[in-house]
Amino acid sequence: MRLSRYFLPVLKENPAEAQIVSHRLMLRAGMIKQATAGIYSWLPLGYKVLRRIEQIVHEEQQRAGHIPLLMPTLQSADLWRESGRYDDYGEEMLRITDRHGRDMLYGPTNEELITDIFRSHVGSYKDLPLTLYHIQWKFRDEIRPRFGVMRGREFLMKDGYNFDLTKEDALHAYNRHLVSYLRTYERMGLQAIPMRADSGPIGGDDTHEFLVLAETGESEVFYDSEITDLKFGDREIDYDSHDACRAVLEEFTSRYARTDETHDEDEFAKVPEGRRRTARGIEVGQIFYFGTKYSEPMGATVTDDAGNKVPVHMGSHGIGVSRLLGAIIEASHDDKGIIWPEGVTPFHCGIVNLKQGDAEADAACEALYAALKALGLDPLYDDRKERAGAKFATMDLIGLPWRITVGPRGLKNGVVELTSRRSGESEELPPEAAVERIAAVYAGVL
Ligand code: 5CA
Repeated sequence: MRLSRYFLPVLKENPAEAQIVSHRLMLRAGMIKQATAGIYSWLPLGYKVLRRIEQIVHEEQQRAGHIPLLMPTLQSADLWRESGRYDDYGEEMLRITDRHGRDMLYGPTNEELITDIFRSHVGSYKDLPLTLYHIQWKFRDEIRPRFGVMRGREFLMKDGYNFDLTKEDALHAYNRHLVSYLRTYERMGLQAIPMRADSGPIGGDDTHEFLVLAETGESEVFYDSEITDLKFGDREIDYDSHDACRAVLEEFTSRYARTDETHDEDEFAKVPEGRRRTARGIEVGQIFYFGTKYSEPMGATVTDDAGNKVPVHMGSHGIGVSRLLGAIIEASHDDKGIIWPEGVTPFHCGIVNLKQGDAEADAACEALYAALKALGLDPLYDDRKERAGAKFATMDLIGLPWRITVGPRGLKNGVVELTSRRSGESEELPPEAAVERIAAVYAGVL
């Protein structure tokens, strides 16, 4: 993309309404615009990151064997009356009446809708196990939407639902989700720690939230500091193996790590004092096992191998896709702007032309731009007639991990400058070598 033709409405001033750094930087970098309280338009740069995050979520879900579908945002109230949640859900649910006087709602989550799909089409244990998921907008009429996309009213969520014959199989689905979430967040450059939590209106006893530690997080968390040393890394795992998935769950949940809802001072006191930590965290996902809470009242049954009709065991598993943008920025920025991890960056690399209009500099930039694109990379070329300082400030603000700076002086010596946004370190090298270096970085990421 050429910046002169892009739509990147960056702000020079700090917007007064933003209380935390991620919200401030998303507004300043022209990623989002508030439409009304807790509801945002995704401007091109923000939309690009949102799509990259979605892509990672899709890839990791499907790697774990989960099947994508798409359910609507608007739902009929009747289904929610069947599960008993229509009255229970409270004021967070946006209720709508259509022209025929029928009660509708904008889905805050989809347990009822997916259970209805399941009961209409699945009748035998032979069709299990089954996990279906989608990435769709949700609406929760939060009393205090705040912090930009972190606590929105309309927000994008990946929600997945497993259907299993037995509790044991459903717990395997739970463990499998935990493993795939660890991989998902690590690919985004995040450490998200599974912590024992409360299940709230979704229900069930088994639930873990995934928290990214950050001072601005809304949850208070208590944990054994050893847990922060754990990494999933690039290990291969057989998602069909109950033992392999359970072993990962045990590894990542055996140390004390809880949100304030389930915190237990006596248990916490058993952690050696030097390792006890109290901090704040951003909840970027949650997994639940709730057994037959929905399948029983809604009649989602299968015939088992003895010919009996039994309600299926279910769980649901969510990732806060739009919230993740805020969480990643909270975890990765400096005073100049965002620092995108390579896995989610909107553009792989920036090209800054120090002297737009200079025949040689223009030609060198065009050649770099073409070479990067030919490798399947997505560069952003700042081809505007602007001062170098302004170009650098924009690149730093929008946080592309790599920048190639091209100017007549360097070109005389056959070099351009390659700069890492994260370390700030620069290196002079021939243009072809800079392209190779960037290609090598992304070869391990894409
Ligand atoms: N049905 C289950 C799992 S599919 C469910 O709804 N879980 S949840 O309530 O925990 O939401 C899943 C994730 O959505 C949360 O972990 C959080 O990251 C994100 N989320 C929840 N509320 C909001 C909100 N108001 N704004 C942005 N993201 C949110």
